[in-house]
Amino acid sequence: MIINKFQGKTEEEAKKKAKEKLGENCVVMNVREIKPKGMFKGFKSSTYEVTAALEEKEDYGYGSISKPKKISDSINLTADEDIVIPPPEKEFVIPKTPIRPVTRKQEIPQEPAANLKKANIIEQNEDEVLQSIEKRLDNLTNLLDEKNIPVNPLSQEELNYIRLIYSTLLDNEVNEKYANQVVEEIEKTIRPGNNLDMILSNFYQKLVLRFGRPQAISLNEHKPKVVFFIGPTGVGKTTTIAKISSKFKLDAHKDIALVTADTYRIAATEQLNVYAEILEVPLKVVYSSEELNEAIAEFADKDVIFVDTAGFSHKNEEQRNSVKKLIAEIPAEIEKEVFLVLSATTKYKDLCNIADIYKDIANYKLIFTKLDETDTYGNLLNIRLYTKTELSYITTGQNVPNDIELLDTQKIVKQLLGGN
Ligand SMILES: Nc1nc2c(ncn2[C@@H]2O[C@H](COP(=O)(O)OP(=O)(O)OP(=O)(O)O)[C@@H](O)[C@H]2O)c(=O)[nH]1
Ligand SMILES: [Mg+2]
Repeated sequence: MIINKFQGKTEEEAKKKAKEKLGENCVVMNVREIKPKGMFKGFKSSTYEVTAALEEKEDYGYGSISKPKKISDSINLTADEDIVIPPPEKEFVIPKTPIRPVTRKQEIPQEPAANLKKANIIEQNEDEVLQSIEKRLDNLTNLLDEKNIPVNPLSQEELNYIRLIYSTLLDNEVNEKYANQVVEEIEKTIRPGNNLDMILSNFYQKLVLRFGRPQAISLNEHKPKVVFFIGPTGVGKTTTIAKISSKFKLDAHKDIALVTADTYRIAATEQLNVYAEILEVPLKVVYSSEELNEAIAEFADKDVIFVDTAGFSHKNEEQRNSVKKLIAEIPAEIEKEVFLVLSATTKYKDLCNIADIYKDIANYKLIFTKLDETDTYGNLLNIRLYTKTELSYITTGQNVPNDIELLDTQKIVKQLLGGN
């Protein structure tokens, strides 16, 4: 979906610009008269702003090789600035089902201002923030239900706009269940006549809240911290360890050691050994949880020990148990952290199965690899919501050490909404 704004001296001029830019098939979502302001406003006339949208697939003609211009500019609105959860509005619409006109309208007394700045929200537990917003909305819904007061329906433009955003989320493979949940919430918070930017901004806020705050590996004075990387075969565990090790050693000047418990393939140890040599960090190969504990004792003065594990198919119970044992049996006083490494190219259903199987092994945070191999990032949100676990790093290519970063929530949400 492409959404853009066009201005003109008349409504027709603005619409003409929209059609020139987006083509005849574009849909005019909103027309706004911009009244002149300032001392000389009496001498100036109004201008008009048209918000027009185009379903992206309509733009791919035969033989077209370049992608159409995307929505990122239009997403660059209030949501791009500090994230503010608006206080309940005086007029409040409570629709019964998603994406359907609503039928009632109510005056709600304004609650105390709840303008939460982005920083505050992010520092709080995201679930708590979400819960408190949902609770407040529930209260308002109940109030309306009790009073049984009529509400105006949303305009067709508003409903179309919500539909467009909804279908963009689905195009980006956000699971229908989660997309519906967001839409239901949006419908509770918008009211007829809401600026379309406000609707988009609402989607943006709700998605950012759902992603939560990505968690980096944090080191403290307890040495050594042991960090395990687990996950299916070939997702990029070893490569990700190499990238993270390099950042910790060369950028953060931490004292690190590597351990590999992946002894199922000869090449696996060799692969990590190459990285260990380049980084000049010690590497131990371990065959059992006892040997892992010996290695941890040997590396007791290190800041962090990264442990590579063997990828296995879901069905291989023996390998699964051996990884579980490795993690479970390290000494209780040693601080540990586990990352489940998943490829962004894996299907949602398979990711859910994998997430379930590894949940049985340990509590983990999520790393997504191979974002460079897909254009749709909905699964990051899906699995975050499915597992209720935190996201952390993403990797975007084979280059060690550069192709890794902490997930940038705002960037990914923009992409889910159709931005670049
Ligand atoms: N395109 C792309 N390739 C990646 C990325 N991360 C890793 N790879 C590639 O994926 C392949 C497998 O990476 P490994 O690090 O060996 O994967 P693994 O999970 O350790 O695999 P096993 O040890 O066999 O379970 C290699 O060719 C990597 O270069 C990434 O972010 N993007
Ligand atoms: Mg490996």
